[in-house]
Amino acid sequence: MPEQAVTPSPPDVVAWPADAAARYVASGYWEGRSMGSHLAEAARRSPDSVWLVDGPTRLSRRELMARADGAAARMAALGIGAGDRVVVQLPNCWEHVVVTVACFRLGAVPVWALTQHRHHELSGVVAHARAKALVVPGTLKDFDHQAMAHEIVAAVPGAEHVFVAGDDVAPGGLGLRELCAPAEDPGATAALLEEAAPDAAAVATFLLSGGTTGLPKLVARTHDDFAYMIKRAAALCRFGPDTVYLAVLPLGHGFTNAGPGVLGTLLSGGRVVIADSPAPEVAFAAIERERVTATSVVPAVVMRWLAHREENPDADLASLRLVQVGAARLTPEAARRVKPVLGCTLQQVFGMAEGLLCLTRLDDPDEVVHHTQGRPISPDDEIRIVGEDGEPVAPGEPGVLLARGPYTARSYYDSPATDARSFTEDGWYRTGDIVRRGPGGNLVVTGREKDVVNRGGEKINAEEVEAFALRARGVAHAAAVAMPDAELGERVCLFVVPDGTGRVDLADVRAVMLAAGVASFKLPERLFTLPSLPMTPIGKVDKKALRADAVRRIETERVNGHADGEQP
Ligand code: OOB
Repeated sequence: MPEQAVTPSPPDVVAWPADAAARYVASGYWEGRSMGSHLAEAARRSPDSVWLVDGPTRLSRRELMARADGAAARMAALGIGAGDRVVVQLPNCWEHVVVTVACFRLGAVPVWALTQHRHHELSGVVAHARAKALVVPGTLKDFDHQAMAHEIVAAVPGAEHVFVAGDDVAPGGLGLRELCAPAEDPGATAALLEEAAPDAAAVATFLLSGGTTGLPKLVARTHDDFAYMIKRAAALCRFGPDTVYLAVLPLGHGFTNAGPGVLGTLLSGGRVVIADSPAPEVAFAAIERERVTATSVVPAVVMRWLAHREENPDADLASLRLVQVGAARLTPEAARRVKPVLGCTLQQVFGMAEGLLCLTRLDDPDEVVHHTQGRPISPDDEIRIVGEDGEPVAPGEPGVLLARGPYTARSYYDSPATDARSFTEDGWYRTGDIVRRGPGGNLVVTGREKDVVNRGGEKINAEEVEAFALRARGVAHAAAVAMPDAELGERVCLFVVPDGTGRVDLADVRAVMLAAGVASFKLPERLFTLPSLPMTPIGKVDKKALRADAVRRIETERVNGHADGEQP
């Protein structure tokens, strides 16, 4: 068990200035309590009600806390203490929640990774976070995560432990069955953990910023700021003891965990139901069986749900009151169909790992819910919309969104070079999103200046794809851009300039990336060759022109059966 509460913000994170922090405390936003003690208190209010459902596993609040506290005590016995980072790469399962709560109780810092992350991303996260432990499934979708975890732990200094879900635990690892067994004396363990509860100003979690690469950007979120954001979002979503929240998106996403998501439901005394797939057949069955009231999805998923519902009107979705849609742009046409087809309120969610969370409100008029991405959740969220000169644009005009406030980070973790680009001197986060103010002060996301592709909510860094493409045979120059896609919103399209030594294949580029251990959702899905890349007057690759070029070529293909510049 750790001996004392530790770590205010580490030196490699920029803290809020003292006057802002004092204001957030005085306003009651920052309550001075750790996430773990908030959760334990919520559990004490009604210890026997079911808090978490995962298939046949139904954990009461008492059982969940006993397991989390057991895991916290066992991690402590292994030398994992307050401030130590634990990278969690698990699919949607009850252990994900238990390990997360265990880390909060101990003051260890969970870092949620996606199950699609492979050696390239995960070793980057473990190294940059200086993680002590890595939590993985055994084998998932024919991929051996356990073997990958052992390779990473062997290679990254300071990484020591591999914790494994399932029955097949290789030597050198510890099974989650054992790690997450209930504490032998839950009362005494809870008392010890409460006594050593982490400082509320310490880091509760590191979130991966959208577009995680081999060199990830980690966002340190403190107990105070994270708890405030989650509780405020839960209040706006009217979460309470009667909420049954279905987690269908990956638990590795901030949206699913904290927007208000799983943690907001637990803190509100509601019940979390975990599904391991967002497929409509799976989700609708869970909604019917568990009388689900709320869930969150990305636009690509809600589109599948709408189509499925129209063809299968029989599932009983009457319990569903709220569907949150976010992480990527939802078209007004799709937004309009949600209430009539699914029979529930739509809420648009525009959020980011760095902090700022915007929601449409439950009683907003349709005009706002269909056409905007909502407004900030806190009265103390500050936003600016600026033009290229850095000055505020005229009301209603589009510009780059800057944000600052009681739960928006002031820097990345230990990344001064990135900070210089992404944060202003006076603490504004430059989101890279282009927005305009719509009706009622709600924001409308109209584009972005940052060089990422948003593939159904998964962010892909274009530069990273380009760096890999340059390693492929015959490539002199490469530029990755988003191409529009009816299903996922965007997919990665690669333009290459051949070096003249031979033909360049999409398959080669993909093979290079897979061999380097890159997550497969980042692989380009189309490749076009060009004699040279178009440039802007200031000498940058003209991505806008390339995006338009991709659209034109795909349209030609639709008409003629083949696209220009693509190798058959
Ligand atoms: C969420 O977080 P991240 O960190 O994966 O990605 C943030 C970025 C935003 O900067 C924006 O570019 C995009 O994702 N985004 C949206 C959007 N919501 C997020 N773009 C258009 N429309 C939206 N509604 O994606 C995230 C985190 C917490 C809650 C919800 C989403």
